[in-house]
Amino acid sequence: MDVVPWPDEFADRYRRAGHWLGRPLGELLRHSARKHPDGPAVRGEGLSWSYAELDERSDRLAAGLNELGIRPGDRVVVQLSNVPEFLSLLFALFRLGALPVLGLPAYRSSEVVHLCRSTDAVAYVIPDTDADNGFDYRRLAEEVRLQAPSLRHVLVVGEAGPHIPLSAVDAAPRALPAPRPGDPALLLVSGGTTGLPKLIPRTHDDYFYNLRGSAELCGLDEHSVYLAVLPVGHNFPLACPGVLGTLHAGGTVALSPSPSPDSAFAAIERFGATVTAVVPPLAALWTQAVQWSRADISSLQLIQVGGARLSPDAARLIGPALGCELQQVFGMAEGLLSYTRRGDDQETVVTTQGFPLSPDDEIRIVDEADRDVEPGAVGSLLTRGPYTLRGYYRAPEHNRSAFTADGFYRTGDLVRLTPEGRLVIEGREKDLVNRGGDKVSADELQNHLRAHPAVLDAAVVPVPDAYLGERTCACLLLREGCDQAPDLAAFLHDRGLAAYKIPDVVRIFDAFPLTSVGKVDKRELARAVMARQETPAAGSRTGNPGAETPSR
Ligand code: OOB
Repeated sequence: MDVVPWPDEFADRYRRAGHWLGRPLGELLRHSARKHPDGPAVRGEGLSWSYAELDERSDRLAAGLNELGIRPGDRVVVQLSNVPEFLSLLFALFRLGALPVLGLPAYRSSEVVHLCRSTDAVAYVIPDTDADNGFDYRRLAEEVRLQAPSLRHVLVVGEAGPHIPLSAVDAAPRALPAPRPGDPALLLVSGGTTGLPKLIPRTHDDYFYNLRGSAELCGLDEHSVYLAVLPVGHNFPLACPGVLGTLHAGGTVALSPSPSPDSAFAAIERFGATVTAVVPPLAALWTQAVQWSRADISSLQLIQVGGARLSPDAARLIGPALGCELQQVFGMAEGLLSYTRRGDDQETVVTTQGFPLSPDDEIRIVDEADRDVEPGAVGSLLTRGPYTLRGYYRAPEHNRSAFTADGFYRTGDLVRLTPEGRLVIEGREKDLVNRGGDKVSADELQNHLRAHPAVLDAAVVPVPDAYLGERTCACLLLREGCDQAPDLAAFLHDRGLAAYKIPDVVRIFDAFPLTSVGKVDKRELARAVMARQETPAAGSRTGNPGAETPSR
C-alpha cells in the first residue's frame, strides 16, 4: 500500500469536529475567486494576477496537463522557486487529482532522481535558470531523464530549450472529476529520516485543515499580504499559513525573488506586506540589516520564525527591530504545528514554541521505553492528530519504526511542556544536522562520503555555529595509504548533491568512539570535534587545518 489512511474512528472524529470538511484543495481557490474575483491574488516583480485570473489560469493549465496525458493519481515533481506559476500549477494539479511532489530549488540530480524514481513521476517542472546563481535546471533535467525512465515530460517556466514551455500547456477549461478529499493531494519531502528522504502524503482534507487552521490562528483576512521569502515548496511558507492559507483568506500573496534583506525589505515596502515567515538565521540577519536599510517596512505586522531553534536572546531583538509582532513556529512536513499565539506576552513568545494548532493534536512525551515522563520533564515527542501523517509514502518497513503501534508519529524531537502546556523544544534525537532550517540527514550524507575512494568510514555530526545554529561536520576514517583530507566538496558536487549538504568542516580520525553496543558514539564524537576546535591543530596527521586527528 502506498499510503496509510487514518483509522475510521479517527476520520469520523475529525469530520465531526469540523476539521475535515470533505472539500478538495482545488475548491479553495474557486471559493476565494467567487468572493473576490478582482482582488489581487498574486503579486511579483512587474506582475499582478487577480483571483479570477489565477483561477482561470489554473483551470486552463489543468486541462492542458490532462491533454498531455497526465491523469488523476499521477505524480509530478515540481522544483520551482517563488514564481506565480508555482501557484497556478499547484491548483491545476489539485484539480486534476495529480500529485505534486515538492522539491526545493537547491536540489540537484541526486535528490531529484530520488524523488522521480521513488514516486514513478511522469513529469518534472522546473524554472529555466536560477536568477541568483545562474544554475541551469534544463541541463539538470536532461541528466535526471536518463536516470528516471518514468518521466515523460519536462516542463519549463521560461526559456524551455529542448523541453516544453509550461506556457504552452494550455487548453480550454474542462470538467474534471473531483478528487476524493481523503486521497493524497501532494507529497512533501521529509527533513529528518534515515537514508534517502521519505515522502509525506498530505490529503486534501488534512492539508486544507492545516492551512485553514493556521490562517485563522494568525488572523489572516482579505487585507493580509503574505510575503513568501522561503522557498514555497517547503511546508512552512506553503501552508503554515503561507501562500495557501493567504489565498484561502482572500489576501494577497507577494513573491520575493530572494530572502536577502535588500530584496525582501524592498518587497515589503512595494507590496505593503503584513506577514512573512523566516528561519532563525534570516531573522537575525534582517534584525541587523534593518538598522541601515532605508526601506519602509512599517506595513509588517507579524513575522513568523521557525524551522530551527531560535534562542531567547535572538528572539528578544526581532520584534523591536522590525517593528512587528514575533510568532514562534515549531513544525514539520509530517504534520504537527505549534504556534505562539498573537497577543501572547513577550516572555512566552521568546521562550516557548506555543501550543499545538489543533485541540485534537495528541501529544505524548516519553522516555526510551515509551513511558510518559513526569510533567515538565524532557522526553521524546510523539504525536498524532488530524493533519499528522499515519505513514510515509511507499515505506512500510520504515513506518514500523517511525510510528508506535497505535499510530503516534515519533518526531525525533526532545521537548518539555511548561505548566500551562506550551511546548519547549530542548533538542533532538534524530540523526540529522539542522543548518538554520535546512535539514541534512547524517545517514544520507555518510553514504555519499563512504563512496569516496579515500574514505573507509564516515560519521556526520552537528557542530554549534553562531549564525546557522549548527554546521555539518564530516568525521572520516581514511583508507590505508591515504593521509590527505580528500576534496569532498568537488566529489559531492559531482555526485549531484545539493550544495547545502556539503560538509562545512572535515575532521580526520584514527578511530571513532563507540557505544557499549558497538555503534559510533556521535555525542562523544561531537565532543571530540569541539575539544579539538578549542586547542590548536597540533597532532594533525595531514597538516591540513581542516583535517585534524583528535587526541583520545
Ligand atoms: C519545518 O519542517 P521540516 O520538516 O523541514 O523540519 C522539521 C523539524 C522538526 O522536527 C524539528 O526538529 C525542527 O525541524 N524544527 C524546530 C523548529 N521548527 C522545526 N526546531 C526548533 N525550533 C523550532 N521552532 O521545519 C517546519 C514546518 C512547518 C512550519 C515550521 C517549520
